[in-house]
Amino acid sequence: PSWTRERTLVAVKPDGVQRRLVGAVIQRFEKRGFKLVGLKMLQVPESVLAEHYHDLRRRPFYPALISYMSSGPVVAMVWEGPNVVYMSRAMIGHTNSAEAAPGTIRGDFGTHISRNVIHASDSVEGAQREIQLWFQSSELVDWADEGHHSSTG
Ligand code: DGI
Repeated sequence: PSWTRERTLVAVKPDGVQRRLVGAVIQRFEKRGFKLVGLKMLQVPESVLAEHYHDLRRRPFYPALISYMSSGPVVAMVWEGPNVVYMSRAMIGHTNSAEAAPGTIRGDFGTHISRNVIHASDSVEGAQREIQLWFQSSELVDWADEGHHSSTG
């Protein structure tokens, strides 16, 4: 069924890269049993950020958000698996680090709402839009899962 091929965009934000959290983030998604189908480090162009955060453009924190997201490289990934959009949101935790539950990525590593380590798409439609915005289709790898992994790690 098509839901088994659900995909989401995850990005370790500049603070997460600076703090050497890329490996910890990847490990959590791998251990959850999700399949990595895209991965790159990039300085995100302002045009991409403007599109990505279009809905927030009138919020007071928008200029600071764009400057933070432009302050250094991010590591962008596309993860695939059943219900990956919803489960990724649960794994990253609340937007505000102060309210994020321990055990979530933001709950364990986040320091402030404006330095919250990670992005993950918040809907299936949003994920499709964001993956198209951030990745060329040639950058996504459709490899065969031969079942060697264990989702319990
Ligand atoms: O999907 P999320 O990243 O959890 O949250 P969002 O799409 O509502 O907001 C995108 C990012 O914008 C969020 O990760 C951090 C920043 N942001 C959101 N609300 C606030 C904020 N930054 C500040 N300083 N204050 C806010 O109220």
